Amino acid sequence: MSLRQQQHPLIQAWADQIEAIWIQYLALSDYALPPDFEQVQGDLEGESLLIENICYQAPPFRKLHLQLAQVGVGLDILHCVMFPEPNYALPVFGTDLVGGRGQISAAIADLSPINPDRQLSVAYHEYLSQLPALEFAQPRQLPDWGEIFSEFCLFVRPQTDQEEANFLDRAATYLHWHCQQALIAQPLPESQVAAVVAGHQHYCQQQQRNDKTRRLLIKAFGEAWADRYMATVLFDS
Ligand code: BLA
Repeated sequence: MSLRQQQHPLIQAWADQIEAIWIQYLALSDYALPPDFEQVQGDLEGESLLIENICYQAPPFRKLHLQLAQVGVGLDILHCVMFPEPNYALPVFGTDLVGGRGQISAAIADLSPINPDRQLSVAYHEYLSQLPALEFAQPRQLPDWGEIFSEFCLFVRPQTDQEEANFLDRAATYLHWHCQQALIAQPLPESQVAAVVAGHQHYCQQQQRNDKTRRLLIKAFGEAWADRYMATVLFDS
């Protein structure tokens, strides 16, 4: 049985949808991760930590990464980031689900602007602004490093099946739109690439400040491994 089949149903459903949407729109080819990072097993204070990585590239994305993880039997994690090629001014699509034992504690999805003015393009802004507002009983507050996220960032603790379905539906809407836009995006002139690279670096640096992720990885694998994993697999720029 794959790791996915043992995870929280929202994580299974979102992982399946992400892959289906990627296949629908993108010309996927394999992206080789360092071999020791494809499947990873560690020990977190006696509980096992299991990580499964799925990684592709597809124009105009240099890396499409979906990671599923399970800590013991109680904590399930989905992590996904789509890194555009640096000669495209596309936002970074990122999503994280953390939870288990029937409750997702953190559900997050965003299209994060990486261009120098830290604004989404007019097309993205117009599209995202006209989506109907969603109400969640328990919206969550972003930590300070979360300044990288857009005003359309969803960050909630879903309370009911309906709220889980609403999160999934909206996050999938973001992903469909993003793939459609990516396919018609025009490459930037060379003179603007350095600014986009700087934007990607800033995004990755801020994500690496997520102590909740770091601490969990350090407990299971030690500090050197955790730093290398965060800097080369999760958030390399
Ligand atoms: C939160 N991420 C968390 C939490 C854990 C992890 C345990 C705390 C859950 C909670 O507060 O309820 C753990 N996430 C992981 C681990 C991995 C992971 C171990 O991906 C990988 C091995 N994180 C991302 C991405 C985004 C993201 C792509 O990886 C967003 C696009 C966001 N995770 C994110 C945020 C929080 C979080 C904003 C809440 C942080 C906080 O409240 O301080």
